[in-house]
Amino acid sequence: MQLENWTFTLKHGPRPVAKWNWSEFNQLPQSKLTRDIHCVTTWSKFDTAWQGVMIDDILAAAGIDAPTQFLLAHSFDGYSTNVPAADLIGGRAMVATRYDGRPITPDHGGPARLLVPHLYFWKSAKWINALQFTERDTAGFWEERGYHMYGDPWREQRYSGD
Ligand SMILES: Nc1nc2c(c(=O)[nH]1)N[C@H]1C(S)=C(S)[C@@H](COP(=O)(O)O)O[C@H]1N2
Ligand SMILES: [Mo]
Repeated sequence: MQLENWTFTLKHGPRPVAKWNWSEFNQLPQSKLTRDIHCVTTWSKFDTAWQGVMIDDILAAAGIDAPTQFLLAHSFDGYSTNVPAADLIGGRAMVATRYDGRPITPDHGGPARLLVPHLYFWKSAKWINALQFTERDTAGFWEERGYHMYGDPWREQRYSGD
């Protein structure tokens, strides 16, 4: 992914609300989060250190409050995943551009990935290019294939019946 081709769009339904290129996005307020992360299979990784732009700061830069209760994250590879708005705001999630003090490597979602550390890691969309507010909770890639709509690791919400 060439950084000059990178864009990130905030949308409400089909309508773009704000759009940033790489240099504009990197001028947004930077924050750090150090959190444990949880894969759906078995592993957890403790005290992972991330840097990026909090979703709160993305909404503030766009001049909006969450217009609906649900979002879909979309990625350059066609991946998508749904997350409630309440789980992305209030200092709980970011679009991360750095991991462990360095730019996120391409295999881990660089240049930028969603980070929602309190949900299973499939919710943390790699290679993110849009966040879209939706009127209804809408299944993404894995949720359409039987993964849980919410994905709370503490309640082991892996599959749709959990
Ligand atoms: N764009 C995109 N994001 C994605 C995925 C994917 O296939 N495409 N896989 C998800 C899954 S299932 C997991 S477990 C994590 C893996 O992140 P990692 O490669 O940094 O460990 O990314 C998530 N984000
Ligand atoms: Mo996964």
